[in-house]
Amino acid sequence: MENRRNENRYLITAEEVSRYKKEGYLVLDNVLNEEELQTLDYWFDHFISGKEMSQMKKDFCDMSQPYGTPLEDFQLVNAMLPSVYREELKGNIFQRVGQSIADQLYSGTAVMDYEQFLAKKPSMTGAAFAMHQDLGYWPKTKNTWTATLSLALSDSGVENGCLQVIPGTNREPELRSHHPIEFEIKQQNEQRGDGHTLVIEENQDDEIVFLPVKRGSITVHDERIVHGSGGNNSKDWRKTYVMAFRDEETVKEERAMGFTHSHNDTVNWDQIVK
Ligand SMILES: O=C(O)CCC(=O)C(=O)O
Repeated sequence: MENRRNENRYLITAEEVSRYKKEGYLVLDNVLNEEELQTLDYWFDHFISGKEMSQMKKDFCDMSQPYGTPLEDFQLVNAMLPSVYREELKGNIFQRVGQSIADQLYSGTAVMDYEQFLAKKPSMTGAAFAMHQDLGYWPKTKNTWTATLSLALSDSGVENGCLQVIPGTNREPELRSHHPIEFEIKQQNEQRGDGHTLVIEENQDDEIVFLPVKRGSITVHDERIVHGSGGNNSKDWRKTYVMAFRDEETVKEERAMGFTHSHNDTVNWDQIVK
């Protein structure tokens, strides 16, 4: 299909919408152009190099290692909620185009719920994102629908740890059970506190599909599909800008529980029915 982009809109087809509903994910090629991507590169590198880390506390962390890991040892660098920490990112081109994609996938009032920058350093085989379902991380809400968009700021393939999904797991009747990942903590660092990362048990018949994408392309996944990513076995960074859209009422419900997707939230999970 030619000319899918029109200003802030990226047109998706009815066939793509129904495939997304069935399989729980979608790959959209060439969504943002080079000029647009360059407006995001600066901020991505700014955050990932740790320039905002003193104010971010746990929102600047490594998703593959425990909180407290020294910056120089980071492998899978995660900067949560960048537009909360830097106003300049509010309403950026990814958010505007992403909004149009979410609006076409779901009826209702999609709003941007949260975003994060994720970067896998080159040759970091441990920079893996454990397999999970996003709902496993979140409190229970009446409505759960979510379109999580991952914009590739670098080419992403199997070698540098692209997104991987298990199609159809979005239709499993129950969420799989999630448990905190057991990090291999070095003896001298045993006091470092846990990380944020959860992991599921995989089933023997799970069939993983890898989603390689070029810079400027976007993958979309829903809140129930099992997904994650492997380590970086290449000499290049993998750079991804993740942004999740949910229904306006769902976001209000989350916020009323004190849940903002910040790792600094002090939500009392015992009082939130999961
Ligand atoms: O892109 C990745 O490596 C994983 C991201 C992820 O799990 C997510 O966006 O929910």
